[in-house]
Amino acid sequence: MGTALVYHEDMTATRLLWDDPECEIERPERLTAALDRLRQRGLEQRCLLLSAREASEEELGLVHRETQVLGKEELQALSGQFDAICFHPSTFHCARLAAGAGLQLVDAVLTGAVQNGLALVRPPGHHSQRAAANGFCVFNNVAIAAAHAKQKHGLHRILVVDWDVHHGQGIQYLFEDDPSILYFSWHRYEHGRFWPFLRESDADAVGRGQGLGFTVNLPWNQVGMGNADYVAAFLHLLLPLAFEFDPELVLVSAGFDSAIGDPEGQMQATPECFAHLTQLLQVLAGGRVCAVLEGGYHLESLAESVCMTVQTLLGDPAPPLSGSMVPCQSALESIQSARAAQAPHWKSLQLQEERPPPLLPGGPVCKGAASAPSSLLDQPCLCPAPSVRTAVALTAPDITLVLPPDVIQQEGSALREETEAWARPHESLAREEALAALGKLLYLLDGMLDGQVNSGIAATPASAAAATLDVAIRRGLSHGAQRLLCVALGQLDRPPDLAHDGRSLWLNIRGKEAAALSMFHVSTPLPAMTGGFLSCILGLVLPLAYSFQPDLVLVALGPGHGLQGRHAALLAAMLRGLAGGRVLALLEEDSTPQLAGILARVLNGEAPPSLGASSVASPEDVRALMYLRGQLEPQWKMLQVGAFTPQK
Ligand code: Q9C
Ligand code: ZN
Repeated sequence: MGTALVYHEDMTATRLLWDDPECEIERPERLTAALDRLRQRGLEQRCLLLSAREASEEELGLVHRETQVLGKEELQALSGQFDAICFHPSTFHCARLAAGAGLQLVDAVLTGAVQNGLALVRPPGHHSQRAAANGFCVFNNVAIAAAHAKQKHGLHRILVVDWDVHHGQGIQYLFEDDPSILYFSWHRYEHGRFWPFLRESDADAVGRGQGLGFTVNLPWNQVGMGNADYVAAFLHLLLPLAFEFDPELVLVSAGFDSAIGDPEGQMQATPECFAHLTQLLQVLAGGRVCAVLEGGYHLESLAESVCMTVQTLLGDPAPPLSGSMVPCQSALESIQSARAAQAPHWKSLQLQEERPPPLLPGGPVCKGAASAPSSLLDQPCLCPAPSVRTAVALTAPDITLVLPPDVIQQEGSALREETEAWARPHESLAREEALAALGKLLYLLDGMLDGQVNSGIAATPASAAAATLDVAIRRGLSHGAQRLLCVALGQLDRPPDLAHDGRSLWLNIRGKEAAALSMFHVSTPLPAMTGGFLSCILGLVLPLAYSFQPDLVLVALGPGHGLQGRHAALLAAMLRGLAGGRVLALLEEDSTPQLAGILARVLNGEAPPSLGASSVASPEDVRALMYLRGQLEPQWKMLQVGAFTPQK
């Protein structure tokens, strides 16, 4: 359905007119650098370009008390009345465009003109309050957009994700008693010693009145937070709450001062991390995501991170994350204290918090601030985009009816002799149908391993599912995959003579038993209800997968898998964050065309349908999860929720 890019050149007009070291980083070049890079990458050309309009007095009035235009003589004097604000004669025009851009983006998404989008704006908005400019922010662009989505579009649940490195206290104040807006912010805090030095930026500020539990603060008490810390915060804190909240729209206060190299944030997350954060948000609200620029002061890091965000909004798979995926001790403590503060208000956290895990030392301590190594930032994309994003190799011809036009129906098959050689050890692959299906799968897999195809779907007769999967794993490992993650649902056993060399991670979701036969061989029950399924994905599957960092993912829906279509779509959408989206789904031949169709669309970058209000995980499901976490956490560090080590 497309991605909107909202912009207006006039927003480069506002600039610093006198010396002020605090304000000088918020420069016009922020916008031009981001836009130039989007053009260079061919991303701007793929978006629907919308020219920003000014917000009206009435629209500004949704959030602000007075919005008068002032004479320029008073600008400097007026600036002095606020914290970290420097006005320019064009400031009011720019600020009205910035607020208008957010409104246009929300209108474009909620009228269905586009699926999602980004507004590239200055000045930023999230520090701005009802009657006070603050922290470079004049009007609160995202807050106005949220109020407008409620008032003009009748929405009841809006999630605001503030990944800027500063606390958006303006948004918090405006909505602290409003349960229709769930506000999440992580921010550099350093126990209150970082700007804006507010007690209410801490994790125990959770909203008030009707809005209790709808303010979620995750204060970072050290600098140097990186990819593992950010992804862990999403998996273990934001996403459980977000799924339970079930938003109709996601607004992102998209500041990139939380990226590596930024002088304000001093954090270490690489630009690719924003592709992952974006992709993780796209599974919510039917993919209706509106991102609005906030901070971001390292031009190179900003431009690159903006590209990662837009590319992901366009549906491209996220590039793999670099660096070891081990959250640091301080991040885990912050996540743990935010979970503890929110637990009284969210069912998805309650069962798991029954026994507060002891905080034990052991994880890595934070790395400290890093300057952006230019090598990290100006690397061209490591993996050239495959010419085909998704290919489908199925036998049922009626599948074409439900496929989007850019999903390729694969005709080819591997050579007959080669297919037979791979099939030979397996009796179940002797039948002609099984052999034909295997030939198609091998051809598809080779296309993926050669980099021509990014993701795909293949089918097999149910009786040959285990053998076909076995062949796919071996073929993948012998033809270029270094680490292969296999998520197998239903009656599929780990191939008995698959080497235990750490190159494959086998995760079976079925039956009743939770078991970790080794760190590379895990079984977990398939939860019956949505709540349990979500905690299985967020609490086990994705942390394992992000820790393992596979370069190929196989997801097999085997005999008796029992997975609902929308759950399968969510699983596929989230696994797509691994291995640069190199995901092969294996289905049974008699799966419905609807299931194949929805998986094809999701693997191709469409948002999965939203799950709706979810049930709670059953006590058995939680017990299984806690057991496996205890067993596996020492090896797979992304499983850690808080600095928890099981007691012997
Ligand atoms: N060295 C935004 O990112 N100065 N505003 C803090 C600490 C104010 C940031 C000084 C920073 C405002 C939108
Ligand atoms: Zn900021």
